[in-house]
Amino acid sequence: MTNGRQEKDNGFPKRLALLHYWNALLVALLVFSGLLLFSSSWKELLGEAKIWIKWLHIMIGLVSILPVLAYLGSAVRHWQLLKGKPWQRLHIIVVLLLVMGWFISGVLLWQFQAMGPGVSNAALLAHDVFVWLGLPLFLYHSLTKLGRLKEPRRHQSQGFGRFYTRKDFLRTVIGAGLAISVVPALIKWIGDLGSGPEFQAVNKEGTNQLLPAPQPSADSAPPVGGGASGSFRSYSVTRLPFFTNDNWLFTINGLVEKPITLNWEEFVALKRSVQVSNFHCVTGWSVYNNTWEGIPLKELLEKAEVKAEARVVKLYSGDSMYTDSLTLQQADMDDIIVAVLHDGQPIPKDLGGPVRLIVPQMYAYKSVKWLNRIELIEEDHIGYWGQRGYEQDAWVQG
Ligand SMILES: Nc1nc2c(c(=O)[nH]1)N[C@H]1C(S)=C(S)[C@@H](COP(=O)(O)O)O[C@H]1N2
Ligand SMILES: [Mo]
Repeated sequence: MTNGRQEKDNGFPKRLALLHYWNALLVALLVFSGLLLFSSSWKELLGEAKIWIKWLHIMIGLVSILPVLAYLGSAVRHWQLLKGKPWQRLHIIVVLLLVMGWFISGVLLWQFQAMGPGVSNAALLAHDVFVWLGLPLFLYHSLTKLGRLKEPRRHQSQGFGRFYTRKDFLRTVIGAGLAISVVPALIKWIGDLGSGPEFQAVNKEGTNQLLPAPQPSADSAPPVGGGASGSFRSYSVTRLPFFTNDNWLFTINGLVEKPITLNWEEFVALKRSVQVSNFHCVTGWSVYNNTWEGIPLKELLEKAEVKAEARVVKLYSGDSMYTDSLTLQQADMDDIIVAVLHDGQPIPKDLGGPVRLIVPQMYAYKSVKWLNRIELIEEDHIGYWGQRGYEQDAWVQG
């Protein structure tokens, strides 16, 4: 009996150390994959791979609850051991709350889209707040531990720790963190070396330098418009394209009686209208009360005289990569707009300027940025995100 009891006592700290190890490893992987998903510069570099990283992030997130559940079985005993160590007790509570918060908000984001943007907005906000609370703590904990740890005594360690010590682990964490923050800037810098000063000058501007600048109508300002709330997260699956009067053209062709090609001067001269709407990304963020000024898609299609056999409106981005489509019936909705101004300002380059589509009643992946071509076709076309598993009909629920 006594023997068994002793063995159990030795086993307990080991069990805790193992749980701590798994928790640290999983949190580190979640932090890194999460940062990759969050950062706009990585989005441009990752393109396609973003889908896989997101999958990985979700799967690791699901697994990350296991060490927590396993710990809960030992929590009472551990709690008693920590008598007189209030800081360690607080640390345990904070880590448990963070992991639970991440987990629950993550599951809501992943599985509860059908409950509409309200729920997703709240879940994403919670997910972000937990990150901005948890990340500094995670870094602080890693750094102070790294400073205090004795040099590894490899011959005394067992198992994995023999060749990969805690210190090695912490070094990997810090190294990977640095790499994640520095690599995109480095790649961009190398990319820019290959291009002339002209490109760099244009590319650094926040807006495209197309002239004449579009003049906002009165309705783009208050009381009708001009009051968006929330902030856009800039998404692109390529490096940001840039346009000047020389390389920008807008085309409508395919199954139409009167194909249209307009240069910038002709395009800004078209009659515009104003429309106020909410903008929802399927990943959980929204921007409310946007004032878009531009040409209703419907009017452009009428001008081009769509042929009877056309069924689908294919939308092309000037980034030469991104496309999406609407059925002709969907494209007939009055609020779809080929937008030039947002809240009375030219649409910034990173938000799809000079011209982007806005489809208010659908998730924003239908709202093609840098729109410069509309083709009328007979067969279906599955767009960039549709090919990667998102709904072809992207109606916003709720
Ligand atoms: N060309 C292009 N258009 C695009 C995207 C893109 O990556 N490239 N992302 C879509 C998605 S998923 C969203 S949520 C919105 C984001 O718009 P924003 O970058 O202006 O915030 O643009 C949509 N249109
Ligand atoms: Mo999106």
